[in-house]
Amino acid sequence: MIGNAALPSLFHGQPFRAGQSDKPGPGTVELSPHNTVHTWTGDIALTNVENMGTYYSAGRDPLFYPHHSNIDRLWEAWREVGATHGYRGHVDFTDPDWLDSSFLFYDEESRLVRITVGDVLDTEKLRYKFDGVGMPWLDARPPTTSNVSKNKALLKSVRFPLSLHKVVTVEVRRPQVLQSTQEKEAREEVLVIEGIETDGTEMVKFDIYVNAMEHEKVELSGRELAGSYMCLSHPRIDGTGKGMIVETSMRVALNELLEDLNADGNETVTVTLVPRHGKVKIRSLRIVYMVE
Ligand SMILES: [Cu+2]
Repeated sequence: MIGNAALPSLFHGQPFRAGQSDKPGPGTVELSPHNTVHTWTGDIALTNVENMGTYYSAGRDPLFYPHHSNIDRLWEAWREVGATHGYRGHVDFTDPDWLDSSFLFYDEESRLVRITVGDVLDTEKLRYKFDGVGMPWLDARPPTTSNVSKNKALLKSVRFPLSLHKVVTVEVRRPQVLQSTQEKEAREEVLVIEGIETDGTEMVKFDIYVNAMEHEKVELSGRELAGSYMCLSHPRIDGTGKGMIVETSMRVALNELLEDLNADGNETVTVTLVPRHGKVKIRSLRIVYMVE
């Protein structure tokens, strides 16, 4: 949530604008912790992982409210780190399309009111404040896995688009090797997983490992586990079953990750995709440099 969310869109998600894709790609705060905790606290034995693991029923579980309060608190923490620790990209969007986006709610007197994103960015104006709980984890970096093989002879050719029904490892070329410190400060190297196609009525999860073909050796806290794509099931309330195709994308920040893996000078990044739940198709993988 810190090193892998160095830009507003990496944290909040890609811009969603009228006339464009309605699922341009979630940010880190939405994927994990938000989506992963929803699913973790849902009941996997139930068809739609109710209550927490699916949209229509999540609010029935009292846990929904502390979970969402905590997500709000983490947003504050992300901004605070930006303000106090020199993470310059830890700021909200300033685009009026975002600030002026509006939502309708009923107020405490049952009147329909419209509020904008810009109205709710300052928690003091909303008359609450999070307790300062400290951030002892701030400078901690996940440990790397020492015995994981980097033997590229094990690589098999992979054809895109790919159906992710088994573990797949792909070598992705970096457009530029060895960025200078100034370049790294100004822009983020990002792995883009494009054209992720899933059935929106199904819960879907896959994990992304970097430079760890033997992903089984990597602990959950291991640095090589670069991120998880996770989406909750969105069952059709009319009960008409499967078939709601969803297309989206995901971004994984690489600056800090490659530094930690001592892979800054490599010409390629080895990406291992591990399916965990649901059916997934992926159109392509590529590396880009993002500035915001
Ligand atoms: Cu939620």
